[in-house]
Amino acid sequence: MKYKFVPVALLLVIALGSCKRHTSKDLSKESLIPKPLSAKATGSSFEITNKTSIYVASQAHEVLSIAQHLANKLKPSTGYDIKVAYAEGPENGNIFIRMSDDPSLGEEGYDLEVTEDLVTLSASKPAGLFWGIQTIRQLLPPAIEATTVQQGPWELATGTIHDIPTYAWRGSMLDVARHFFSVDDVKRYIDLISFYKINTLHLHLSDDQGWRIEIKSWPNLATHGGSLQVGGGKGGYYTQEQYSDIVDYAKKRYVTIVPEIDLPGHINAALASYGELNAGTVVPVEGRIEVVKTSGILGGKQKPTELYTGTEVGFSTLSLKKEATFRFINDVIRELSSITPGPYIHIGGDEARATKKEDYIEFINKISEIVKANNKKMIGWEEIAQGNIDQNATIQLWHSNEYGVMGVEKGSKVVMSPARKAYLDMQYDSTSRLGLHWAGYIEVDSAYQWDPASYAKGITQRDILGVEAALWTETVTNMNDIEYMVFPRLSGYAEIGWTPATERNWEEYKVRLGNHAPRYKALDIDFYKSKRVPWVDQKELH
Ligand code: TNX
Repeated sequence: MKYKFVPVALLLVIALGSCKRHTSKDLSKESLIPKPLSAKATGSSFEITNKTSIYVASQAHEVLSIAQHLANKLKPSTGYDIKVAYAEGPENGNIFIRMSDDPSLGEEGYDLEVTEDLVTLSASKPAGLFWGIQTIRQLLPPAIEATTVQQGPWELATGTIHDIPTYAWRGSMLDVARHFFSVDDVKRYIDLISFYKINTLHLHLSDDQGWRIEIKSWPNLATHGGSLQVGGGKGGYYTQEQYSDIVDYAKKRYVTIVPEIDLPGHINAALASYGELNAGTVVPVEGRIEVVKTSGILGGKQKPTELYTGTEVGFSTLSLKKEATFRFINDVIRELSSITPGPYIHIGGDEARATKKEDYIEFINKISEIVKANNKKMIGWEEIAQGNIDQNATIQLWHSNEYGVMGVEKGSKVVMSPARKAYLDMQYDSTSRLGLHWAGYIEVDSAYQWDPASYAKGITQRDILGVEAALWTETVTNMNDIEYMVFPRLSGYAEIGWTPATERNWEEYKVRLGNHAPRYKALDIDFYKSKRVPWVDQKELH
C-alpha cells in the first residue's frame, strides 16, 4: 500500500461527503409512456437512498395507501424499507405527496416536481397521484421493477411534469370466456395495464364457449356453462367473492372493472345450462352448428344445447319471447350490478345474427330499462345503436362506422375499439404464432398510428369517451400468450388514450418504446420483439 496517497484519498472522501454530487440527467430524454402533456428538464438528479421517506400531507386513508403502494413497489429492488408518514410540509431528501387545489388537473391529472433535494407529487384527486407514481417508476432505472435487490443508484432526472389525460376511458378488454384465466392472471393483467395508466378493464364474462361469473339465482350458468373452454379443455368461473376480490384489487390501482354479459347472442353457454332459455332453432352439436327446427322438447321443457368449444360466432340467441328469458336477464343484471361498484354494465349486443332484427331492437329497449333500474349505465357493442338509445348509453365501436354515427346521432358517447387498429387478437404479421387476421395484421406501428377523433367520419373527439384495446382469446390460452399479444401494442394504446394526437409521432415514439425493453424484461413480460422497433438491450437495467 502506498502510504503517501492516503491523506489525498481521505481528503477526497471528506470533500465528497460534505457536498453530495448529483449526476446530470435530462428529464426530456426519459422514455415515458404515455408521453406527458409537458415536461421541463433542469439537468440534474434526485437520488432515492436508504434514508428517503415518503411524506404525505393528507390524513386521508386513500392518499396514505397510495404512498404505501409506492413504498411497496420500491422495496424489493432497492432493498430499502421506505417509511411512509404524515407531514404537513416537505423535508429535503424525501418524496412528498400532497393534494393540490388546482381544479385544472381534473380527475386524473398530476404535477410532478423533481429537484436535487425533493420529489413533490400533487394532484387534485387520488387517481392523479396514482398515475404520478407510475411516472416516478418510469423515471427510475428499469431495475426498479425487479423482484430481488439490485444495484442502485436510484436516481430520477430533475424537472417538472404537468400531465393530464386526453380521454377519460382508457381501456383494455380481456375475454375470459373463450379461454378462462385465473384470478391471479387477471390481477397481473391489472398491474401491467395500470403501469401504463390504463384505467378501465372490461371483462368479457360470457360467450358461447363459457359463462365465467357465478350467478346465485341461476347456479348452472357457472357450474355447467363455465365448465369448458375453446378446444374442449377445462374452463372455470369466478365466484362472486373472487370477482369482488378482482374489483377491489383493480380499485386500488384506479382501474374500473366493466363486466360484460354478452346478450342476446353469444349465449350458448347459458342455453346449455338452462333449456328454458332456448328458442330451439339453432344448436351446436358435437362442435358443428345445426339447425334443429322447433323440436327438442324434453319433459315439457326446451332441451338445453350442448356445450360449445369451437370458435364460430353468431349462431346462438336467447328466445326473446319468453318470460323465463327476462327473468334470467333481470336476475343476472341485478346480481352483477350488486357486486360491481363501477358505473357501467356491458350488455354485449354484438353479432346477434340468429336474433330477428325486430326482436333485437325490442330487446335493446328492454335491457336499457333493466340496466337503468339497477342504477347502472349501459354500454354495448355498436349494434345496440339500432335500439332506442340516448345519452345514457355508450356504444363501443368495433367494426361499423355507420352504427357509431347512428349512436352519436342519438346522443350516445362512443368508446373506440376499431378492430383494424385496436384488436389485440389480430396477428402482428402472417408469421405470428397466435391470433386471427380477419381485420388485418396489426404491426406495432400500425397499432400506434391512428387517432380516435379522426378515425370515423361523423365521430369527433367530443363524442368519444375514450379508447379500448380488446383481447379476444380464441387462440390465447395462458398468461404468456396474453403478454405476447398485448405487449408492446398496449403501451401504444395507452398513449393514444392519454397523450394529445398533436404530440404523438411514431418515429419519436418507437425510440421511447425501444427503451422500454429492459422494463418489460424486469416486469417479466413476454413481449413481441417487432423488427420495427429499435429495442435496446434488455440487459440494460440502468
Ligand atoms: C368479433 S368484436 C367478435 C368476437 C370475436 C372477435 C375475434 C365483437 C364484438 N365480436 O366475438 O371473438 O371478433 O376477433
